Amino acid sequence: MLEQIQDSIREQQVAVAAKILQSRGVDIEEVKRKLAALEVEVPSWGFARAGTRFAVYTDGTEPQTMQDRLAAAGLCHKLTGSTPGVALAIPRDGEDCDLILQTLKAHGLKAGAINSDSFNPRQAPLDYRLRWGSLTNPIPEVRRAALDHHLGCVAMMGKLGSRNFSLWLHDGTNSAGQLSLFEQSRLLEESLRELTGALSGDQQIFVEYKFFEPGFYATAIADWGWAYALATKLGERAKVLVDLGHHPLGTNIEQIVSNLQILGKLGGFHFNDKKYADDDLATGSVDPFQLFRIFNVLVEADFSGLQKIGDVAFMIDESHCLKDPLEEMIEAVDNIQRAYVLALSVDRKALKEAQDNVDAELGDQILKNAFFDTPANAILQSSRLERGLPADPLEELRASRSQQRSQTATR
Ligand SMILES: [Mn+2]
Repeated sequence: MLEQIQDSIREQQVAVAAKILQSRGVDIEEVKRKLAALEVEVPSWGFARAGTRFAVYTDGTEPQTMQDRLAAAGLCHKLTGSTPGVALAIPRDGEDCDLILQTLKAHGLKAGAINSDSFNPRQAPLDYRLRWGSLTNPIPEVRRAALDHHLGCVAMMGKLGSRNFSLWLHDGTNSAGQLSLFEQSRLLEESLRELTGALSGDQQIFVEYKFFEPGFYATAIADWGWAYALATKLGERAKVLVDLGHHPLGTNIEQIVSNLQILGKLGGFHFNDKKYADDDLATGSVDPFQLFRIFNVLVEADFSGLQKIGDVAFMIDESHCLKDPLEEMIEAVDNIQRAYVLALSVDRKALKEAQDNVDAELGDQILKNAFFDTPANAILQSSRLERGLPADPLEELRASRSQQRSQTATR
């Protein structure tokens, strides 16, 4: 009975949504088609419990192994239907490509971007001396071993069928006397040229920037300008990756996105949200309007033909410290889909006219109407149901988990 009422309410909401969108010159079926085509890559590390610099508070329920993490990713894809690709961290997820491939396949997944972790100390020469950096480490044998690790990741990409290499370095200095800024740049460029030269086929490298941490004085790739300059030096295969958390407070991220698109160098995103620094909170959980503004730019670029939205890599990079990691991942996927639906529901023709007429007030009202007055839930849920997915994947997960718990309790 309750389900019938919910279905009936949903049908009415979808009908209202269709009418609202129609009044803005938007076809709801087209929105649902685009939504169904949107793939969001999830990181294997995001299914484990993360911590702060102070502690990790595990309770024993979190995935511990690569197999456990990919099983959780498989459930995420089963519930959302939108996350077939999993970003892998090497060596954390192991270096046995056959085992990784087999596990991915068992859960209906594919390899996403390869993230070459060169920050965790391991066997010499990649031991404590990694404290001085990886690809810009002034000690030749450490730098060489770090580069060899990256080259090994490229070899793994070929075996795993992964297209994208995600480059984030922990390299940076804590004081002006530690390393010449010119030497840091020289070592970086030399290493990256060799790394990029190892790519083949349609493989790409995404250069990620971060304005601080762990280097508190000068990180090797601190901002989008330097990431763009490097990507340009490295050629066609290199693009810039925008991690939403890696900017100073107040930065206009959507403007960086549009600039990179104009320059033909936007590779993709690491989605997360922040309040203060690189907090790695769930995407859209602090500032959903920022996520909407970013998608507004992406949709405008897609419509104008500047860059097809399908050519942008959408990846989540979050640190799930407190909430259940799988639940928070699904929350993030839902927030990304919502932002996309809202951006697709903007009356583009009216917005262009308002902007041509320098009617800033009207332009803002048009964006505001899309953000606040779009029945996004109805659109998202009907799109999911039509694809044989649960209307609300998070609710579905929680319901099935509480059922499992009560079954275990009665046993
Ligand atoms: Mn990132």
